[in-house]
Amino acid sequence: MPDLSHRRADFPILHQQVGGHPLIYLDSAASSQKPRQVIDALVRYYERDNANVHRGLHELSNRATEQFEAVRAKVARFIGAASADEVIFTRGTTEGVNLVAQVWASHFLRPGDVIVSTGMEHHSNLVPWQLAAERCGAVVKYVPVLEDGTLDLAALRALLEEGSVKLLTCVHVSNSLGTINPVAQICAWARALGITTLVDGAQAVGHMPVDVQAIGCDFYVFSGHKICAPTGIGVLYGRAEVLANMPPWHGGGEMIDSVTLEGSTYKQAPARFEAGTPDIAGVIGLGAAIDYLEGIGIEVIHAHGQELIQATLQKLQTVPGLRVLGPPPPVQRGSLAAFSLACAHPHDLVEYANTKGLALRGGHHCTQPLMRRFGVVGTSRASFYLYNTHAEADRLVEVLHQAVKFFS
Ligand code: 7TS
Repeated sequence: MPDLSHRRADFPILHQQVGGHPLIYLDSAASSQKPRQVIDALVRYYERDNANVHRGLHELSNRATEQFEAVRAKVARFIGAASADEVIFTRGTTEGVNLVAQVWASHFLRPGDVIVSTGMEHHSNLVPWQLAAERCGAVVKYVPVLEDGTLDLAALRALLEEGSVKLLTCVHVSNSLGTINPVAQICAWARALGITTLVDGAQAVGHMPVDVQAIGCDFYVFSGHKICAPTGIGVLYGRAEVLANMPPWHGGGEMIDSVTLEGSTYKQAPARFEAGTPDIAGVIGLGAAIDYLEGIGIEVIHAHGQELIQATLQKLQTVPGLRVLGPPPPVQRGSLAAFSLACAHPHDLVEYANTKGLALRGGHHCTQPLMRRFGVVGTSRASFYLYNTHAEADRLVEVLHQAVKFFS
């Protein structure tokens, strides 16, 4: 079993008290904490190398550009992309999805076309497709979620084979259930039918090995802030052939080849989709975060997360009246557990846990249709990352036992 407890020293924020108790941070699915190595990289950049990228011929601009583009290559390697040109920097998962739902969808969708999505998507991979469908006269159809928190794959196949499906989108790891979807299998089915695919990897990247070529998707999106990088930076991977056929998104500096008052011509990807000054410090922070994670080993982080969640799920069964959503153990799942107590609203439970120093998340987790599917107003969620320990998971279970007594 991998012991990562010594890594806690890398995270300054973890060493504080909340409400007179040691902080136990169990909200990494919302945003991860940042190690000293990432914070230092940001400070170093601003203190030593800060300048705008791509435009200058001076020393600082050259340094900033070199570091910025080196991260693009690093990201490509990290997610198994064939080329750095397939990596587009965005503000995060939400922006990546919106870029595709606006640019790709507006260009390729026609009235009557079908987008296939699922009943377990985060709103950020759901609402943009509803908006795209409205704009283009397309319809969105949803794959149902089964009682055990997995997708109804037979229904998915049937939907794909109905015809007129132009795009399939699906979350890799559900932020509300922990379900790991068989995205390689799903994308293979879609590809065989000529259907374009987008995978939302916000909860997968940084937690498990991800290889976009092995998955076989056309687009893959994730956020830096969930994998130890700063907020405001994310990645849209797009397969080269698909990006080559997409018109630009935002117009502005950096994305053009030539501009006249009569019209403009545009660069190829990725510059075509990165108008304006990018989040340079964010990109450098993302590079430092990937270095940090790879220094530990993604396989090691994955094994640690699996250990922690499987042990926690077993222990949660001892809490009276606790209903845990998602695939039951020993099915592999993301390292998070969402649960509800009949005797307490999720917000009340989270506030109670906060008085004990625990940072949980309560509510619908931006998956309202999924909450409706399971007949709950919301859930309380504990989500783990590399810095969480078995002792913290035990404390969670202990506090939940106390909560049951307190609320009933
Ligand atoms: N997709 C999934 C699966 C997510 O979990 C999230 C954020 C997003 C997309 C959106 O990412 P963003 O970085 O663009 O905001 N999930 C959560 C969560 O579970 N609690 O807070 C944010």
